[in-house]
Amino acid sequence: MKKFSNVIVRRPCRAMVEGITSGLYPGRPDYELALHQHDAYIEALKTCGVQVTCLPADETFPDSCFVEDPAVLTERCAIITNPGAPSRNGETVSIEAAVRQFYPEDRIEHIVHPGTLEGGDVMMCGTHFFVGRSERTNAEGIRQFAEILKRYGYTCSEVKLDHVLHLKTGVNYLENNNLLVSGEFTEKEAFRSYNRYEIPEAEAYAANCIWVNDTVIVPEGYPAVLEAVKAMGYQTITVDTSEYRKLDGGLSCLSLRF
Ligand code: CIR
Repeated sequence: MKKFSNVIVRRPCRAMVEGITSGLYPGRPDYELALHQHDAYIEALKTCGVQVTCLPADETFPDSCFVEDPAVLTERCAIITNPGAPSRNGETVSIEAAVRQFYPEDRIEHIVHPGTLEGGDVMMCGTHFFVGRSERTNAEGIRQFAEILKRYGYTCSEVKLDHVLHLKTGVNYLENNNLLVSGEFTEKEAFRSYNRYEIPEAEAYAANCIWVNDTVIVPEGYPAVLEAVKAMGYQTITVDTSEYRKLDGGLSCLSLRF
């Protein structure tokens, strides 16, 4: 099934080494290696049949390669978010400029103060959207988001997060009713109706896989998850994301797929 035609990514900037990190995966990113990994990521996406728009590095914002957070792109509209991390809030300006190449003015919506929301907290499952209430996404942000989605015929429900950074840090939808779940999400009632693969704790990072047109891109180094995804019947590609992991970033964070 071909669902996505386009992907937006942004080249990591040298300042990425100053990006936000929880320290869960220790170490300072190696910039040159991060660039190689970004090249491989783009190649993997192209293999999945999408047109990749690569935005130039932006040194003003260390975390700006994680383009998933300042926007949510759907078939019917684009929503420019209001990131809850102060150092990332200004990333919306240049993302909006890029999004304007693809969406008409009257289909570009905004989350505004005092609402905050980051795209990493949004998981699209068909026409339903799960939204994580996190340190970055607040109740008012979710209220605004739900109100926008409703106007476009989508539904939305909130998932409270206790431990992870973003919703998709721990749970990802692979279409066909298949869900990868880890940690605090394994027992959530909200996800009971899906075919769930429970990720072993040692491979929790690999909950963040991405489905792109029936291929699933899996982070390198997580054999149990790779086998499970193959067993679900998907083609797979692995990409090493070690330098982004040090900043709590994963495969989904590095692109906007639409
Ligand atoms: C941050 O803390 O904002 C970045 N260092 C990582 C963002 C990861 N993005 C995502 O999960 N969507």
